[in-house]
Amino acid sequence: IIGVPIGGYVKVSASGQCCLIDDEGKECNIPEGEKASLKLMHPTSVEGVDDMIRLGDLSEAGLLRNLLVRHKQGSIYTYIGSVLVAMNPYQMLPIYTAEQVDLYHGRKLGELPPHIFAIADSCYYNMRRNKRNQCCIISGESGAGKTESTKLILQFLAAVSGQHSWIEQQIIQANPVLEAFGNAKTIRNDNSSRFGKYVEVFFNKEGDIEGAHMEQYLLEKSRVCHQAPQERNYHIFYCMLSGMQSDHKKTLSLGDASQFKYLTEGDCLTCDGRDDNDEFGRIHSALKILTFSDRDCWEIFKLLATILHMGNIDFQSTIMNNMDSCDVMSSNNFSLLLALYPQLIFLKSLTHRSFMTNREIVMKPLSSEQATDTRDAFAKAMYGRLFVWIFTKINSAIHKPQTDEPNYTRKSTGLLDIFGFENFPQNSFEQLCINYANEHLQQFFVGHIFKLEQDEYSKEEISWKRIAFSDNQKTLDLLAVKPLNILALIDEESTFPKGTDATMLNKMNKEHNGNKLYMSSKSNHGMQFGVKHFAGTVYYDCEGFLEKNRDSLSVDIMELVQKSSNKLLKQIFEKETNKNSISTLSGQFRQSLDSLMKALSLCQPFFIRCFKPNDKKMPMVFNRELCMQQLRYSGMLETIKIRKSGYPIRHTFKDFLQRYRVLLKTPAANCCAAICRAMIKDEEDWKIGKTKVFLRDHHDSFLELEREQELYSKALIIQRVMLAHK
Ligand code: AOV
Ligand code: MG
Repeated sequence: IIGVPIGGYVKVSASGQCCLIDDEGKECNIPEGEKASLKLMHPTSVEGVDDMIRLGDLSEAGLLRNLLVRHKQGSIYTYIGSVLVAMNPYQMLPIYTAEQVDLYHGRKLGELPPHIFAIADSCYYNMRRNKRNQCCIISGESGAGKTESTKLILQFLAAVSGQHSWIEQQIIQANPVLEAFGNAKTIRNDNSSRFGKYVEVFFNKEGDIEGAHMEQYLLEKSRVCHQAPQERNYHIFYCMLSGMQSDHKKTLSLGDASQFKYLTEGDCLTCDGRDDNDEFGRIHSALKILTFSDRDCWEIFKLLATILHMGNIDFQSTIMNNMDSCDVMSSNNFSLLLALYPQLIFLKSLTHRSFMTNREIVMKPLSSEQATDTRDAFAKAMYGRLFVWIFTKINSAIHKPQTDEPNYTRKSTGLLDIFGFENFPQNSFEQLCINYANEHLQQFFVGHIFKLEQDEYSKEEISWKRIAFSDNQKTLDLLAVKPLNILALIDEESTFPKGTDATMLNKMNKEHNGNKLYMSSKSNHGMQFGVKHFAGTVYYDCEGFLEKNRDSLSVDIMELVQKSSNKLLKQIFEKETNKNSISTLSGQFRQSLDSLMKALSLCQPFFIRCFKPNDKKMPMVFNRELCMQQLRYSGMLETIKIRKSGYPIRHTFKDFLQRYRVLLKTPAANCCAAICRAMIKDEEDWKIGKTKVFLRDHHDSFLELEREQELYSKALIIQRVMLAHK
């Protein structure tokens, strides 16, 4: 009746007419024929539950209502066993204080209401108990709350780590810097991450933070030159222009943001709820904490100013020897740029390109469009490399060698925060890469929760009825695995000098026409193709794909850089010579994602699924359709089913015995089954496999608590005995 099923009350009028008042107070009459589709709500659904495994109504409607009820109550966190569902509140809640940290520290999962701190604490606890590296995989679409969740976990880990040291400060302060340079306002999120990151925090034997390492993935460079309507360039530009001291601005010929083409394309200079001026101060002090000297900062700002001034260079078309060519308009103010480069070379390398013929190098003039492209490519390269340079410098500040301790390799907790799934009115190469990364993450989730899990049951010969789940492997195959997959075709065409976006699209259409997950261009001249992603179908505009993927600069620009008087500029372009063998962007991205997935598979993972309650960035607004869609594609219903009937906790016999033998009151045979039987009421709640004991999520906490109590009371007895003997 109402599209997305949900809870409600049925009111019967005197005349016998049934009327449904749904959870949002909307009334609608129920036609006679539809009455049968109404179902009585399970008591657990009326109030809502902390852990959706306990939900009586295992249906989409049951799940949705549970999240809605909790959202209304202001409870943004809900468990599915040890998987955390986090609903973006879009308002500051008083639940992240130092008291809350203390409250959650050292408690078992499920003892207290669901919280991201509980997950962080479990991570920390498991890392130390199991002596294994942990990771938190935080997923969700753009604006769902991944980056905020990552910061909260980091805050928690720093707070519980024993000593409060300088290094913790530095790790925390990396965030404002990275966000300034790598985040921007998009229509989906005012602080959207335009790069992915994996932060690994290292702990010593005592559980203190000992350093960290960060990996970054594919910054969206096109934003430096172009922004979609209502979007901004990277925060740092606006912060610099509004926060920098006026004499410094004068030196760099900087006015305000409205003066620069690179900042005004989206027709949006400010961002609600952000004070660029304040932020500039914070970024500056964070940079200092991360060991950037005043000189470093000044050099960074100088490069940023250069980029802005470059964007204002205009070209005037001319005809030279019957060829399209152009000149730089003399009215432009590029005195700052000329301080960096010899004037003639600078002007020439923007308006010409050298080509190698059989015998010699010839300079060909560029049309004004080509010159504009060259200029933009240079600006993007500068920003991209500056970002990597800053990232690397932060890494060297927070890197600490392991303290020498025999027989101990330090353990880590990794936090993965990438750019979320995106589907804009116009999607380009960047969205394809972003969505490809999200497919990978979804596959990691599916692999871990459903595939590996059920494979393990059959390997251990546990009786088990397989649970169906939707698997996105086929989309990954289409994108990057099958021969002649989409990314491979883009790469192949990128290496052909004559390849164009159209020839590439043509090949893609031919190759994947029959694939249900691939949508060919709608017309012969169309430049779009579609991919059915796990989170929805996205149409991509091919224009510019090859150029973005090739990601190359003309030799002339490279030479220009070498001739520049600016040390930092030279330095950020230095790496060029020993660049790795893969030259295309998608190739490098694919390689870095593959190694990320390998690293993740060696850790014990925790999953945090972030949800976006509405598209308007508003508190207390719950859009049913939007939430239902996210519930569906993230596979939450299946997750509940498998967590409810599955045994995600497992210990080898040896470990299990060693840890929980204390719980056996009677001197029974030393066997795992005896412990389980004594401690866990329902025989269905545990299984003995061939080499391991299998338990439900909540029994992990339960056994740990019982064990602690037992050890504590034994310690008391010993203490008493000792006192008695004194
Ligand atoms: P994302 O990382 O998932 O999107 P963010 O973490 O940047 O999303 O969250 C978007 C905005 O939602 C934040 O700027 C906050 O205003 C708000 N928000 C999220 N979580 C919380 C919370 N726990 N408490 C209060 N406000 C919150 V993207 O990077 O675009 O994929 O690419
Ligand atoms: Mg983010």
